[in-house]
Amino acid sequence: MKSTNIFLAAILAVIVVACNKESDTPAIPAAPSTSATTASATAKPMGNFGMALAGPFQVSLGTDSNPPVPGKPKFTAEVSKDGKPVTDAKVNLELFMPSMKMQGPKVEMKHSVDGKYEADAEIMKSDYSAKVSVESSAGKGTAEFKFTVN
Ligand SMILES: [Cu+2]
Repeated sequence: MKSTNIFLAAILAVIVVACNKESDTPAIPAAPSTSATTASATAKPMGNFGMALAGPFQVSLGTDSNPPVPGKPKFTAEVSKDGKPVTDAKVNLELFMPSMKMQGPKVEMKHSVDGKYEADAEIMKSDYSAKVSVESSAGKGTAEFKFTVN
């Protein structure tokens, strides 16, 4: 009787491990790209630099060229709060090149639709740190993103 219980416990343990593996494998790599795709649902790849928090806001940042290449791509920041698009914020984008210790463009992002803010900014071959500052009557904060231009 006892050995039967141990045998059953062992089978259960194997099933649990197998289930975890099954759910982990698609969930971990899929999660970031899925949210980025869902956020845009349009032709342009947005949010390719991921999501970050700016105070009470959720911000995603991306370029229309994916991966970004040297030039002057359109940056799009999507701003939401509690799952709803924020359409009345002041949004600024500031770029830095940490390895060159160089300041990049600092531009105001203009609202287009559904909490999406856009600005063109020149980029070169470098690693980048991008700060998106968001301010509205609901609060303010700065989200930071990292990306590389090759
Ligand atoms: Cu530079």
